[in-house]
Parts: sequence; structure tokens; C-alpha cells
Amino acid sequence: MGIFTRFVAKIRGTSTASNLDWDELKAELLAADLGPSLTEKIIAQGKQIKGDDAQESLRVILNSYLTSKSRELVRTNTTTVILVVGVNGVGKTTTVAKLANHLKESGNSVLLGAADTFRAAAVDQLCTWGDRVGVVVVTGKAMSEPASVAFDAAKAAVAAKVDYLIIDTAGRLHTKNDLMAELGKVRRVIEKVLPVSETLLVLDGTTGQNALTQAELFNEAVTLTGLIVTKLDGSARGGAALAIENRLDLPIKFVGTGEAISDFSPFDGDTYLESLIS
Ligand SMILES: Nc1nc2c(ncn2[C@@H]2O[C@H](COP(=O)(O)OP(=O)(O)O)[C@@H](O)[C@H]2O)c(=O)[nH]1
Ligand SMILES: [Mg+2]
Repeated sequence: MGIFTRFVAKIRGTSTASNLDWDELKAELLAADLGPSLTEKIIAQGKQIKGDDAQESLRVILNSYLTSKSRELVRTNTTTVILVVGVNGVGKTTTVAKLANHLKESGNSVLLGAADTFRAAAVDQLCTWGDRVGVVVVTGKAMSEPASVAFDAAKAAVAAKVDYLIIDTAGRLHTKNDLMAELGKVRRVIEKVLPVSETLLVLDGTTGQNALTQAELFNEAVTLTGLIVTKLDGSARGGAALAIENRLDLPIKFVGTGEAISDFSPFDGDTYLESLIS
């Protein structure tokens, strides 16, 4: 059942939902991580909807809160560089592997750069994924500068003429200015070799409103081109994606729905709205 199923039934005046109070529906939307301001707006607009075309009217309203920006990954003439950023534990490294696999399955050659140099385990984790997916991972020596690994990876990507270079980075708190500045440096150093076409922020879909704050601060620091929302498997908080796009006007390009390599897909706005409504 979508988070708006009872909402639609209330508007239509059908089933037991017609007896529901708007306050009760509001509580449901808040619990689904739509956030207070978007919830208020949607309730106010929902109250204006009349009768049988409730589902379609609601779809139009919800669609207006999704971004109209392209969800397609950029593809340049040379190697296209994708920088993957985010706070700790959101699923960056797993997502880099999933994205590499996705691109490879669509016929692209891919190289990975392990620029999370803070923990040796992080490099090992990416290398293990690289082996499984069948892509080369460029690594640096222990505790080397993330920017220098990223630079080496960019050089290697040019030499190998791969279609995509994906750079994994260390998790960093969006409130730590020095770490955010370091990301800017990673990008500038890569750009001595190749333009960075995509800077994708990975957000944990279960973190609710905090994800919005993360996105705002990362966007200020490195100018994001898109988002990847993870851990949407088994989450009752299906409103997160809508709240995020509404607030940031940044496209969600992919979603992660589990720990396996194939638990990953391009985000489709229409399918998503359908899942909320029906
Ligand atoms: N359920 C679920 N777990 C995920 C998903 N993406 C990543 N994870 C898990 O989240 C944890 C942290 O992932 P990792 O890629 O190391 O995060 P990083 O610190 O941002 O690099 C791991 O246990 C992953 O298996 C997802 O879409 N769904
Ligand atoms: Mg990681």
C-alpha cells in the first residue's frame, strides 16, 4: 500500500478511510518522512481535490514537487568522471560498485578510484567489489592524500580510455568545514586531467530530515549534480525521495534497495509516484 492510498480513499469518500481525520493522514505523511512543510502543502492541496479523479489530481500535485531536471547520467566524449560523496555509512562504497556494475552491464568500460584513504579497510572493500564486478581499482599507498589517488586514477582513466571513472571518497561530516574543503581539492586536482561531470551525493533514505541538511551543505561545498538514495528496501518512509527533490531541486538519479550488487536501479519519477498513490 502506498503512503497516499488512504489519502486518496478519503478524498473519494470511499472505504473506511473516509472517516479518517485529516490530522490522522497528516501524521501518516510525517511518519513517511515527507517533512512538515511539504506535508502541510499537500494536505492543503488535497483538501481541494474533489471526487473520482482523486488519484490523477494527486499525481499531478505530487509530480509538481519532483524536479524537472534530467535524471540521465552525463556522458562526455572522453572519460566521464563521477565523484561520489556523502557522510559515513550511507552506502557510498557499495553504491560505487553498484554503479560500476550497472554501467558495465550497459556496455561501458569503467575504472574506479579508491580515494577513501583514511581507512585501509575502505580500500580493501572497494577492491573486493572491483574484483567481483570485474573493474580495475586504482589505489594509493596507506594514508596517501585522497587528491593524489584521485589524480592517479584520472591519469589511468585517460591512459586506458575508459568510458567512466568513478571516485569513491571518505565519509565526512557535512558540518566539518576542513573536510568539505578537502573534497573541493579532490575535484580541482582531478580537473587538471579531466572535467568532473557528475558529483553525486549518496543519502541514506532512512535518515529523514537529516538527509536534507546533509544535501544542502554538500551542495554548498561541491555543487552537486545529483543524488543517489540508498536503503530504500523495507523502508516504510517512502516519502523521503519526494521531500528531498522538493527541497533541493536536484535529481535523484539512482536508488539502492539492498546490499547486493543488483539492488540498484535508475530512479523513475512516474513509477515512484505510482508506488506512493496506488
Ligand atoms: N539495506 C541496504 N543496505 C545498504 C544499501 N547500500 C549500502 N548498504 C549497506 O550499508 C553499509 C555501509 O555501506 P558502505 O558502502 O560501506 O557505506 P560508506 O561508508 O558510505 O562507504 C553496508 O553494510 C552496506 O552493505 C542499500 O541500498 N540497502
Ligand atoms: Mg566507504
